[in-house]
Amino acid sequence: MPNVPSTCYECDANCAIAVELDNSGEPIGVKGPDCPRCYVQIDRRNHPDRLLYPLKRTGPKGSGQFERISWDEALDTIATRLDQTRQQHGAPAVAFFAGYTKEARPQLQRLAHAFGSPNYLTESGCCFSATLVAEKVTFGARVKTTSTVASSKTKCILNWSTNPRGSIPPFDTHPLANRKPGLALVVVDPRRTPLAEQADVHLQLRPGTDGALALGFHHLIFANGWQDQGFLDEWCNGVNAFRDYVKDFAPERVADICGIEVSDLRRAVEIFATTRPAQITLSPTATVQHSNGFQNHRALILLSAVTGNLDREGGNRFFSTKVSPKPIELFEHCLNDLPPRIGDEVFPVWTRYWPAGQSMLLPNCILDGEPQRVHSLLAMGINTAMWPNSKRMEQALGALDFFAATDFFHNEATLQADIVLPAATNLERPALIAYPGCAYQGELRYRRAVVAPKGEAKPDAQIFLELGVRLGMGEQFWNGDLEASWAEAGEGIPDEIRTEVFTNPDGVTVYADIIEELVEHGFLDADRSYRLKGINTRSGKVEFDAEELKEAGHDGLPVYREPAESPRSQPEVFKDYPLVLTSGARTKFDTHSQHQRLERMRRAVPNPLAELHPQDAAARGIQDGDAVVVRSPRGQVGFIAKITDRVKPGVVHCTHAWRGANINELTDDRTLDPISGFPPFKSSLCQVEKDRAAGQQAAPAPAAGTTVKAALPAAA
Ligand SMILES: Nc1nc2c(c(=O)[nH]1)N[C@H]1C(S)=C(S)[C@@H](COP(=O)(O)OP(=O)(O)OC[C@H]3O[C@@H](n4cnc5c(=O)[nH]c(N)nc54)[C@H](O)[C@@H]3O)O[C@H]1N2
Ligand SMILES: Nc1nc2c(c(=O)[nH]1)N[C@H]1C(S)=C(S)[C@@H](COP(=O)(O)OP(=O)(O)OC[C@H]3O[C@@H](n4cnc5c(=O)[nH]c(N)nc54)[C@H](O)[C@@H]3O)O[C@H]1N2
Ligand code: SF4
Ligand SMILES: [Mo]
Repeated sequence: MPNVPSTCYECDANCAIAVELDNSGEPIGVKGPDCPRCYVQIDRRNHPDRLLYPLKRTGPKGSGQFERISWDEALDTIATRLDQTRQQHGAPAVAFFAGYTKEARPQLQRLAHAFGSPNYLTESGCCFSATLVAEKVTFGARVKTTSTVASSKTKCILNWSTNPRGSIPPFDTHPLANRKPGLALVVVDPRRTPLAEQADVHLQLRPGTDGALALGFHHLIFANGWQDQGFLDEWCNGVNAFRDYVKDFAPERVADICGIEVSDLRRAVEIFATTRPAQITLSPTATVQHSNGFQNHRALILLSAVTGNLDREGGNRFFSTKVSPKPIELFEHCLNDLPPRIGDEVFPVWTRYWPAGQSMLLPNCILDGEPQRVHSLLAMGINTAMWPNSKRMEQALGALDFFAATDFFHNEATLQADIVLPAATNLERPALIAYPGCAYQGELRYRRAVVAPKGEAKPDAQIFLELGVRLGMGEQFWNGDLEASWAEAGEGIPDEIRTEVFTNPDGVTVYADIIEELVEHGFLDADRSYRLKGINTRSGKVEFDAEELKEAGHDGLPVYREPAESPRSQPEVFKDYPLVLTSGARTKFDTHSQHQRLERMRRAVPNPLAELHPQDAAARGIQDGDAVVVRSPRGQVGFIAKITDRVKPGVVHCTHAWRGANINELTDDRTLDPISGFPPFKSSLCQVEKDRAAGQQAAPAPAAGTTVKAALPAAA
């Protein structure tokens, strides 16, 4: 049979793939970009542990005892129980959650708001959104997305911690993954990534000190007169106060805080500030997953303004989304008619710019009723391993009155659910590939299902429409017609390309490797768009000292504070936990927890790793491949040691989202960033010891952890 064109769904590149079918129409292969995550879509479809039928829990929560039920019973039960919570406690007491998966979010959010709950929450409570909000508050525009798009005009790249070979497909061949001749390169990262190896200067900072380092850059830029004074005078607010503040960040002090050499700092700043245009490439996580992340990110992005590289060709361009589907999420209804979202009370600046509630507060909402009481939850792709102090999240799920989840597999979260529903995979469901939260860096297209769902699995979006119908809102939910919901969303796509988006199986390409192409295709405004449109912040200028933040009780300047748990902020804790812990650097063989069951991926990365510098390993008698225990004030988890001089001495990097070795059992859920609510996944303290019980041998993956659930149930 011929190959059927489709798209991968596993990151916002939304790559075109071709699915090879056998004579019976069964997918047997996937051809696509050089990304292992697309080939294994077949393995996922056919995995023996996959959930294939709706399940009802029959034993205690966490026991893994479930029995197969019909879709009617499952959906009726969910509709009835959610309605009961609404009647007893009000609609906001029902929360709706989406994990990393994006496609069915519009339908899920619509269900939440039509039901009357403002409490639609997502993984963005700890991913990416803080960078966007920091950029909106500071520049009135978003720059992050464009920082993964190269420009032929750029003369210098300041890579502030993103490792394209792990996280930006197509990985090794991405234009930013290798240094180009004639391009100056500075890399900031506590690990020596392959790109750092090619850099003129690699600043190997202590995790969580990004703010101090950025302020040190500013100090030297002003001290040497390298600032773009014309731009600062005309377009910036609060520069004098900022300039005074950065006087405290002399190179010697900054080098001491960050654990780098003064000479490297000086050289890096000179290269960045004097080689123009310079582009800063940014990470959605590295600067913001800290207790001080929001202001760290602001300090860093302001480097682009100080040097006049903002929204310039070859610099950091403002990004605007020119092609958007029609919003079907009913978010306007939420804003205008519904009570406050979870997070409005605590993180009002973040919720002002982000169209969802703050999911990091969910455990508190369930267990303490703070800042709102949540009694019931409907989730799409939820895993407790996403949350810091994951055990508390697990406890919270166990304390819900009612909890239903859709997924491909069981995990620690679904084991707490009353009802678990089998989700169709991307090969098995239609979708309009134009998710409004992502940049369209691939094809804009209507993807049809390549094959019928396995077992009784259903597309998530279909499930949410059917729940809408059962809750008495048939008309608002297209009477359960999934294709109709996508057609309505498609009404937002410009007429010129809409028909093609829906009919051409190859879709409409809006991808560009090069920023200039985005401009050419009309997806990005021309150079310095602020000259035409102004700067869309509170003061109408770039905010060095933001009134909006002051009003909410924060510093207006991007003030540096030590991470809440660091060698300097907690010297007593540091005595027992003398290593700085960071986690979650990506590899191309994983999407968070999603590929752990898939053998082909596990052959590439068989173990959850704790990466240690040889000095730190030697001091502890640890050898490469040893089973080790990583301890923090919150508990201990087993990993396999990888001894590597790529990691900074005194720093440990651990794999995240590993079943049975979940690093988030060690991270802190009490010291969220005060502006964004982001957790400190990338800066806390730990100790690493050889696991004497496990001996020298590298244990197989799941046995390395202390949290193994011996028998996660297979699909019924
Ligand atoms: N293959 C693959 N790709 C993915 C994903 C995936 O799961 N798999 N996930 C996607 C998602 S959800 C996201 S959010 C993005 C994440 O994308 P990125 O955040 O760009 O992730 P990485 O490329 O791993 O780069 C993060 C870097 O930060 C460094 N780092 C650690 N701690 C600190 C610190 O305190 N300060 C600084 N400056 N750097 C630090 C790490 O060493 C690492 O090299 O990736 C996306 N892409
Ligand atoms: N320590 C530490 N923690 C982190 C991070 C870190 O760097 N370090 N990174 C954070 C970031 S940036 C992110 S984005 C989160 C990711 O955290 P999660 O959102 O938990 O990530 P996943 O493991 O990709 O997905 C969760 C579940 O969704 C299911 N799933 C996947 N696709 C679908 C689908 O289409 N439908 C349904 N119904 N289910 C689906 C998967 O099977 C899985 O069980 O983790 C965060 N947590
Ligand atoms: S780059 Fe992203 S969308 Fe493309 S194949 Fe890989 S995971 Fe899928
Ligand atoms: Mo993320």
